[in-house]
Amino acid sequence: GDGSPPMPFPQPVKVQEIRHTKIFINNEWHTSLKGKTFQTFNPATGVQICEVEEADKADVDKAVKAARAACQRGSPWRRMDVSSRGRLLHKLADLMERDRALLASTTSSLLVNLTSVTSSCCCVVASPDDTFMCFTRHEPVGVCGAIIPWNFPLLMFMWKVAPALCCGNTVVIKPAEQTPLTALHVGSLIKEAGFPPGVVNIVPGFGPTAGAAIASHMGIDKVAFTGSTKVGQLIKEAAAKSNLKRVTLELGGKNPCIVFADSDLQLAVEETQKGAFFNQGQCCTAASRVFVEEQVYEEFVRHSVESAKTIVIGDPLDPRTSHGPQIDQKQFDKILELIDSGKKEGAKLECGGVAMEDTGLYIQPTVFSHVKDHMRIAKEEIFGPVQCIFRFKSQQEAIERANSTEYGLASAVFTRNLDRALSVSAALETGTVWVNCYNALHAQAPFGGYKMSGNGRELGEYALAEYSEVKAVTIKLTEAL
Ligand code: TXE
Repeated sequence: GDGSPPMPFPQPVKVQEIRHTKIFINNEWHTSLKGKTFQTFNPATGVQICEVEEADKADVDKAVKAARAACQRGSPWRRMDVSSRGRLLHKLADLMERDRALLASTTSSLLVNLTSVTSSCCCVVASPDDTFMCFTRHEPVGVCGAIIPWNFPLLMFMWKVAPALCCGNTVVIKPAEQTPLTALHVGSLIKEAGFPPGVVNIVPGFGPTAGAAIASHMGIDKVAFTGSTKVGQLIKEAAAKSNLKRVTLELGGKNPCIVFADSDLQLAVEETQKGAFFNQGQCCTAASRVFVEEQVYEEFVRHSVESAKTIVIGDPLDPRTSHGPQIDQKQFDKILELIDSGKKEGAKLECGGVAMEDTGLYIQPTVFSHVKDHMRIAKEEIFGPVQCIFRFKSQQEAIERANSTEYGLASAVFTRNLDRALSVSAALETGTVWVNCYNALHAQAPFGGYKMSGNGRELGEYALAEYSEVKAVTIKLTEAL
């Protein structure tokens, strides 16, 4: 940080008054054109929280129209200088901090940590030869569509919206159907911060309707998607078949950790387990394949099991809780089915493996040892609290097995040998490699996938490149001196 003391941990907001349930277009709240609504539920209790206006294709059209008007040349947003844009983003960050207890309680995750980046429309001068002068302008792409998942509703919202606004774009964003409420609250903050109407438009709704309308829209210039690899393929196809809009994708993972015998074993146990169970395993970066060198294998498994058994399961609004419910019945069933396949295919279930008996969608933190590469739990993204521990003999073998997946999002290596850490990092086919740590994400470091984990990068300067068009302006000089 910046040296200032950490903010005190906010008390959860127990009784929530839901203020915003409508479609947000032009800084105003709209009802669905088809007159439809959908329900949103608390996964900890199964109780309905409220109904939300459901956006469909016609509502997306309306949002795109607003976003297009807001990014026309000469509009207040296009004429605003970069420092003023930066000030608005910082104002929004302040408002989110003000409302952080409400936002965190609504997402039922623990804390909101927003870091926004601001960029300038910079011009870089290059001289191809003495008779020409060339410079580049970094311009907004235009209207940016965004489709986000439910596992980090607020974080994903900001990862898409902040760089888009930094670069002067306007946005039409669809939150996941499971988690529309935080996005809509931020809509109210965007208005309060003073962004011009139409700069950010929020269309809560479903994938095959509102989501597909964004991906295939002729009036959207770029789409950023986070979600499943299967839907990522549909987005790219729809973009290609409509107007070849730019596409960035952040998709699934089956992230390997390699734990060498020379590592700080306690640290490796703690970090890999946080990686496996953070957010109930509902992370694209979940540490779902842990390869442990054979000399320390049994000890690593024993400590991991002890550690998993100490995890506090409970009400997500209770500050002592570190493990809450899965998001919905579909994910809950998928995870239990995969756990079952692990048992049937011969992995050793060390602990967990079952749902909790009370109401809600709770699954116990689960550890499998003696997992083999051919098993489904070794290959498929589980997206639940399941740690799979594998045994390896040689470094070369560990690297090959770690890389033998269609995914390439994140990986980790645990060793005290710096030379080994660097060569293994170079050999791993993933967009992020963590050394002696896990899930260490920084707003300044680029994040994204190799292979079928996606295209493009989010965060840091690399994200700004995804939200800018570069124009080369070349001037012929009349007199070459
Ligand atoms: O994802 P979907 P689901 C993985 C994880 C999970 C699985 C399924 O393995 O178990 O995907 O989850 C929108 N056109 N991840 O079903 O369907 C949808 O409305 C346009 C990994 O929730 O991909 C939502 O807003 N949009 C991931 C978003 O896509 C469509 C996070 C994600 O939903 C659409 C979530 C369509 N045809 C799941 N269909 C990660 N990378 O972190 C759906 N959507």
